[in-house]
Amino acid sequence: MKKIGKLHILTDTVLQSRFSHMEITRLAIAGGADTIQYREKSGSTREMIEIARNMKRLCLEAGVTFIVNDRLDVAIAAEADGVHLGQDDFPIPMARQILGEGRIIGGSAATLDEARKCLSEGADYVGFGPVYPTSSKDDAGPVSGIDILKQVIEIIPLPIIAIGGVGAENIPDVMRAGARGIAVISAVCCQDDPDEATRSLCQALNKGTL
Ligand code: TZP
Ligand code: MG
Repeated sequence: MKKIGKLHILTDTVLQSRFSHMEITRLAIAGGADTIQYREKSGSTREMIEIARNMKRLCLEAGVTFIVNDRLDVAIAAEADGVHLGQDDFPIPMARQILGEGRIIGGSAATLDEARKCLSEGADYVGFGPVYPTSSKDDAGPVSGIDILKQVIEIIPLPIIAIGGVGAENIPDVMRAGARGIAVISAVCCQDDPDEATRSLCQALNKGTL
């Protein structure tokens, strides 16, 4: 069954170098993350596959969804639960042909039009943003703000995961807007204690639904 969680932790070793992808995975799982996305923009494919396979093992043991960013080949090699594709990455319809219906395909969108494209191409969820200012992605583009996020949620009948500058302080607004969940890099990877940081995000996410 496809399990698109509501707390997606994107692993990063560029903004910080204290924790490896595996360490962030372990800490985020301990803190209550339900989805881990392996995000690596450089390095050898063989190394990526090895890391992804190890991350997948941890996620599987914990019942956490494991998604690979950008790289369909690595997702397949690691038997990931899914792949997350940007507007310039491997085309979603082709990825669907290869992966079939059983795997998750997420698409990135920064505008309503891009979200429509994700929908028409067959994505299972949309990562929408940046909703707020972020310094974690150089080409993130202008922020959408909460009103555009809300509009996308109203129009696009897919789970919408808010990304970009999301943290415990703005989770209430994002969830009130109707987002399925959030995806974060710095709010976990760049914190002294990623485990505790994940726990705070979890608490903020669950507050509205208790
Ligand atoms: N896509 C849109 S904004 C962004 C990505 C990958 C960066 C999110 O990082 P942070 O640190 O959670 O703002
Ligand atoms: Mg991408």
